[in-house]
Amino acid sequence: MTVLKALIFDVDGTLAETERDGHRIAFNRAFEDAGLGWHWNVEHYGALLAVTGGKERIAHHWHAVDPEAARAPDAAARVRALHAAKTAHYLELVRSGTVVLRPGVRRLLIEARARGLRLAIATTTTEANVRELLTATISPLAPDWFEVIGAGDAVAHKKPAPDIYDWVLERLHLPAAECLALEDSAPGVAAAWAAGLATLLTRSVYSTGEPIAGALADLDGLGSHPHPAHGLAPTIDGLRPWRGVVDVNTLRQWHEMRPHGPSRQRQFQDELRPALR
Ligand code: XBP
Ligand code: MG
Repeated sequence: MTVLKALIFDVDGTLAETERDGHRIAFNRAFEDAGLGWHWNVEHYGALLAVTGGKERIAHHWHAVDPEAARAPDAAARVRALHAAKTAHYLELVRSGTVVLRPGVRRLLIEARARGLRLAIATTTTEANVRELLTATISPLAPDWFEVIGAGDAVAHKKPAPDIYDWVLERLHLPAAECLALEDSAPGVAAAWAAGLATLLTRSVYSTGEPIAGALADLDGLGSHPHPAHGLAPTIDGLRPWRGVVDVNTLRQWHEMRPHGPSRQRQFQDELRPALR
């Protein structure tokens, strides 16, 4: 039996609903400062989330609206500057208390630490954003709760590539089989899956109703008392409807039911990983 030793958390959409009212607002403020006339509304931003990474998202949009300027020699530098301005706006929004943790996140983090589970983060967002979010929503000591924080440009290939999860597993010195990932989106689940991790999907506002395969359990959140989570959870007969509050015992039980064995592990390593790069 493989014992669950660590939880690896995604950030945006998983720890907090940061995208619609955090990152999106910060991008728009940076665009306004730069006089670009760009504005990402809630719906358009939802479509743009298919492109992970803020710099990559800006470049993708620029190529769509002004391909010639987006190919200019100074384009990459302009994207970096725009993204730095966006990050400054985002940090200000987080510091101001705009963003709060999703229900059950604080509860699970505190219980996991008390029960000896190691914690890590694997995210596409910028590391400064992670530290500020944890500080503003929990405490200045909260970033230290996580042994490893894998973020943004630490790797060349962002989610859905498995690279950031591989990076975190390497620094945890743990095999994927002894860990569980928590994610909110299709790129996130794909990245964790390709890294060989069983993944709990806690859908966010932007991923609700989206077809997402490969999760160990598929929920609308972690749940809290008296507001349980709802979704599908693993049983010996496959995924079945479930409602409740996700705690460490639940995670340990589900971790034991994860699909594993050489054939599935082999599929992660040989067939899917190259396709996701
Ligand atoms: C979600 C992302 C990030 C954020 C924006 O990250 O794709 O790019 O949307 O943050 P996660 P940056 O893996 O935590 O869901 O602008 O710093 O990239
Ligand atoms: Mg996410």
